[in-house]
Amino acid sequence: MRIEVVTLFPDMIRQALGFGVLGRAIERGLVRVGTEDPRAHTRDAHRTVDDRPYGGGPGMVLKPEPMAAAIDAAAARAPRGAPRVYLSAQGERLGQSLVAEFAACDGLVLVAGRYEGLDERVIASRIDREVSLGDFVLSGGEVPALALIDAVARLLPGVLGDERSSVEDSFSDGLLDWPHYTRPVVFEGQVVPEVLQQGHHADIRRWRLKQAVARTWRRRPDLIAGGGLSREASALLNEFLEEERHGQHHSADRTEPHDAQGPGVSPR
Ligand code: 4HQ
Repeated sequence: MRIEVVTLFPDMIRQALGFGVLGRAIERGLVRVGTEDPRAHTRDAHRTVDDRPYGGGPGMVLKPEPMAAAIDAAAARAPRGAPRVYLSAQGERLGQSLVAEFAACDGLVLVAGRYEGLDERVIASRIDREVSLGDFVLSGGEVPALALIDAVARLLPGVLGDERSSVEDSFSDGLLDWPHYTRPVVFEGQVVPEVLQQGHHADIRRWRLKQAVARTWRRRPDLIAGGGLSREASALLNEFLEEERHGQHHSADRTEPHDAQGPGVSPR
C-alpha cells in the first residue's frame, strides 16, 4: 500500500513512522509513506501558506493554491483512484469499519491541515472524504493522519506476526478487550484470576469472552445496542447480568451502564 501525506510538517510524519510494528512494516516495504509539503508549492519570497479569513475573525486559513498543488503532486504519486482524505473535526467519525475500507485500497492521499484548515473550495474540488478522529480539537491533522496510517497498516497482510490471527479476533469482534495478566501471580496483593492460572483452555476462552462482553456492556453499551452479539456472547452476558442481580459484584466492573441520551436538546 502506498500512502501520501500532504503536510506542513513532513518530519513529524517521517519521524513518527520509525518505531515498532509500523516501522518494521515500512522497512519491509509492506507500506510506503511519502510526504508533500505545500510550502514547496509557494512562489512568494516568504513562502506564504496561510492568509486571513474572508469575513474576519480569529485564526488563519490555508491558502488554496499551494494546498491544491501539493494535493495534486501527492495524488500523482499515489495509485490511480486512491481516496483523498482530509483529516478534520468536521468529518465522519473514524471507526474500524472505515479503517478496513481504507486498508482495502491500493493507496491513500491524506491531507493534514493546520490553523483553521483548508479553504472550502479545495475541499470541494479535491477531497473525497473528510474524516475525524473524534470530538476534540487538535492543532493539526498530522496526529490523526498518523493514527489512521497505524490502524490501516496493522490490517495489511504480513504486518502483524502470527500472534494475532483473524480467526482468534473474530470471536471477540466489536467488543472491548478482556483483562490481561502476566507474571508475577501476585502483584501488590492483587492475584491473577484462578481460571487463568489453571490453564484449562475451554474455561479460559469462556471466561475471556464473558469478561469482554460484560465490560463492553458496562463501559460501551453503544457497541452492543446494535445487536450482533454471537449466541455464545449473548448467553455469557445474560449469565453475567444474572450473577450481578444476585449481588456477586466484581471489582473490575464497578460502573452502571449509561443511559443513551434521549432525543431533544436543552439550552445551556
Ligand atoms: N483538527 N480529527 C485539522 C482536528 C481533527 C480531529 C483540528 C484537524 C485542526 C486544521 N482532525 N485542523 N478532531 O481537530 O481529525
